[in-house]
Amino acid sequence: MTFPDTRPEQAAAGPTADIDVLVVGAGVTGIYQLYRALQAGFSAQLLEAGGGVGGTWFWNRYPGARFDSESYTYAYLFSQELFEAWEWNEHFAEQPEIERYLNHVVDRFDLRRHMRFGAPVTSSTYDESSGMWTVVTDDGTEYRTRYFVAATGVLSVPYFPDVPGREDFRGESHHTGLWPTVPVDFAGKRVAVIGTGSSGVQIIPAIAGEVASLTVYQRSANWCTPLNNSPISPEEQARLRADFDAMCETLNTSASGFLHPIHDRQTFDDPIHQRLAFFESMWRSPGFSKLTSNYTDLTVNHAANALWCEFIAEKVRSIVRNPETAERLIPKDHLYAEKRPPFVTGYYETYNNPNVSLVDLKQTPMVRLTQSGIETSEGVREFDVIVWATGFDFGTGALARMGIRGRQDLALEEHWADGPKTFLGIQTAGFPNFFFPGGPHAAAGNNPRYNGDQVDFVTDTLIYLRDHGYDRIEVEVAAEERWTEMIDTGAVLSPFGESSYYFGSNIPGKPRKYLLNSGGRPKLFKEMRRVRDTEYEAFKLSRASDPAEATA
Ligand code: NA7
Repeated sequence: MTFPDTRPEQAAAGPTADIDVLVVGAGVTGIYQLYRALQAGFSAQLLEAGGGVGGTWFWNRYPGARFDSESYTYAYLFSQELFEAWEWNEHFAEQPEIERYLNHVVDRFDLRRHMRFGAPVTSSTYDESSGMWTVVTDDGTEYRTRYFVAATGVLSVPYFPDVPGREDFRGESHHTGLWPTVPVDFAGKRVAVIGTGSSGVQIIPAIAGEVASLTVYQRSANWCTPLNNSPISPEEQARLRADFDAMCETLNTSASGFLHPIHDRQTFDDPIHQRLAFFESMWRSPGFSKLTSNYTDLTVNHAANALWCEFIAEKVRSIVRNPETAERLIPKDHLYAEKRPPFVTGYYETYNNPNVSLVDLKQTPMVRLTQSGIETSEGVREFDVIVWATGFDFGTGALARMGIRGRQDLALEEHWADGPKTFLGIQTAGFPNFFFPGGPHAAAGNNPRYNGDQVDFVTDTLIYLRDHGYDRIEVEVAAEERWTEMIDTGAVLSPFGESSYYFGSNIPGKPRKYLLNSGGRPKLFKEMRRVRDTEYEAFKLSRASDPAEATA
């Protein structure tokens, strides 16, 4: 018996002709890149490994997954009509609403017929003589494209630690970043969550109420503070609409891409009672403002940071009734924002539930998984479901796994064996006509804001090439070295420490190189402007279609 294909309209399985722009990834960046390429008059197609639209917001559909950037500042801002047509329910939307929004955008701009789902890319090869890329999906379908844009995201390759016996466990196990589309039934089950980063601390309170028992395996405690989410009232909706231009202006000039105002004082400017009152206002403030609107010396003065940490520690002690559990939940090995700070809703309160317990893996390390549970040095606990909230191969993970081969068959993963080398986090030398907006070396705050800046830059560049009769672009080695050195030397000033996954430190064997943009958005803007003003001085532009220049 055959069943009709009920998937929404999507592109046919194979290409009919060469494509101008092939985009990989139907996340926030890829959707916008497809839209801009089509709008600019290029033929364009998008390949997506997942079964639907959303990227991160497709795969991370675990209970409790939500934004920790304000919904309307994370959303697309390229169309005021789109902005006005979508009313977010909450200041920090939950995954189902985000997925609905991204599907709404795709349908509103009629993008779905250019997308193919369930099509992971397995190899991508540059042909020097034609200047074209051949991109192959896992079913062997080949796409020939002039420009190849990998919008594959920085948090798209889930990481499973190499725990002995991981495959032996017979119960259900799920990684937060590979969550099934069919809801997981937790009711009455014995559940383990491994990992207490941003994902772990979101799912823990979301499922604690329905499980029979919840055991949290924590290797490192994190400095969690309240997300302070709330519904958006009709008055706020009206204000958001009325203030659209002003909001865009603020976001477009903000170093981190948030609306949060920057504070004008340092920690020791204020006497203690004033400081505690200010910390209290920070504790009650929304999302990332604890970092972006806090005292200006928070991340550069250890003594200042330690005071904010002590304030949070006291909050944890006041919320968690068991003093031993409270102490385990307070980080002792890093200051605030040395690791990416998570934002929580009822997380610490969860540990007051009688069915929730915390295992500190630093005191009782994990030994192995068994067929029925998890063994630590204190013994075995049995489970029905294990949740791996153990993070991602950040920044370079997806790009290193797409079989990308540039000039002279140079493998991207070899070119980047000592860490990524990029210019603007957009191109790398030896890989003409290949772009990766939203990849390593660009991130500097609220993701869609700078990813959008990069997509605009890529598209404007393709238009420039077309208008000037070029069809090949490759960054100069000198420009790549300059940008990469700026990232590496600036990394010491970053608030994030080397223990953060932003340095690749969570993946065994990965080079310890900074994967964000230490120059921030201002540096990105400045360099992009310079490229435009100098008519692409940092790049080699040529005509691959001209035989005389084909292998230049
Ligand atoms: P994170 O923030 O990388 O967190 C991963 C967690 O998994 C973290 O608590 C790790 O502990 C823990 N982990 C990793 N390996 C192990 C082993 N072997 N045993 C026990 N625990 C382990 O990933 P998330 O998914 O939470 O968040 C990623 C981003 O998604 C987030 O920053 C947002 O931008 C959205 P560790 O701290 O390494 O000791």
